[in-house]
Amino acid sequence: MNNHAPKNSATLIGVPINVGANNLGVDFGPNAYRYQNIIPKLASAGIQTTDAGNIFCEERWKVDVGQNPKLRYVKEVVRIANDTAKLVQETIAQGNTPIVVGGDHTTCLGAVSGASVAVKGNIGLIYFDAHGDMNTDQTTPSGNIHGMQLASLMGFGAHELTSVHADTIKVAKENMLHIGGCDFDQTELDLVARQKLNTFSMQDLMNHGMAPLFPMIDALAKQVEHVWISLDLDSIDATYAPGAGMPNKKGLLYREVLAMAQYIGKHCNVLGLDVVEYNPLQDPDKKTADLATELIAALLGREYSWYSNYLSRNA
Ligand SMILES: [Mn+2]
Repeated sequence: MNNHAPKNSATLIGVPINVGANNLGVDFGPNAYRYQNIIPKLASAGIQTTDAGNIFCEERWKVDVGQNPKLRYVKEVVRIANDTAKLVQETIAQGNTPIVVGGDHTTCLGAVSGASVAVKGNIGLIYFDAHGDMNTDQTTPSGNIHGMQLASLMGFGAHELTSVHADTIKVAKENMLHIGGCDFDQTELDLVARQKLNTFSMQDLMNHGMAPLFPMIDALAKQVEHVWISLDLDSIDATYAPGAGMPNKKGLLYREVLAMAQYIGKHCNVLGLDVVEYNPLQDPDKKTADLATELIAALLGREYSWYSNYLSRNA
């Protein structure tokens, strides 16, 4: 499998959206990363990053939840997704790698839509998540849209969501790889089976170890020109990522998620990524943000080591 050159020029885009979910705190994510020096840390890993600021997200209390209880806050989610998509597309057109930080996971809806249009749909999506995020307005138990964007990006579900930025399928279903699932709804399992979607769940990891995942990544890297990564921090065990919107007690361990990120960074042509559901209110030691930064660097083919960070903290 081809090795890809590491990325060296990136644009940070914050999307402090929280109307896609129901967790106080994820809207502070983008600014918390900045407070915790994400830009100098990425620079130390060899990634020169320009800060494009935040996509404007209206305060939750001012936003109308709308008429449809199965698509809560849909108007604002779609407005933010369109704005995000536009900026991501422009960033890629300028030759930079978008690093999109959420916000809840609906951040990914706009980010991937913009990326897909930028490369005319020749894109794969590697989606790390404890949950399926493959509900539709017909199947959702909560009406929260952060459980729907993966289905929407593949063309399933409400037209408002599938038509963000362009009325096209953003990621062909055979070009999606879901990693780390441990909490799918039955309707999501049904969709996976019916559509023959690629998943590598926590159960697969426990049954077979990590080995079967790498050929799946290789196959995806071969069948598309570009790969986008969407990383929900709730795919990682709460021991390492307590600061997730919905902390996970049965998630990926540090060594596992880092090994996966390093492999992807070396073997995939990564077009950009989004890291979502960071809740700084649940991250007093800032270790979740530090881990997210390390994983971003690894996914872009670089290294940001905890050890060098430790040395500089204690210098
Ligand atoms: Mn998610």
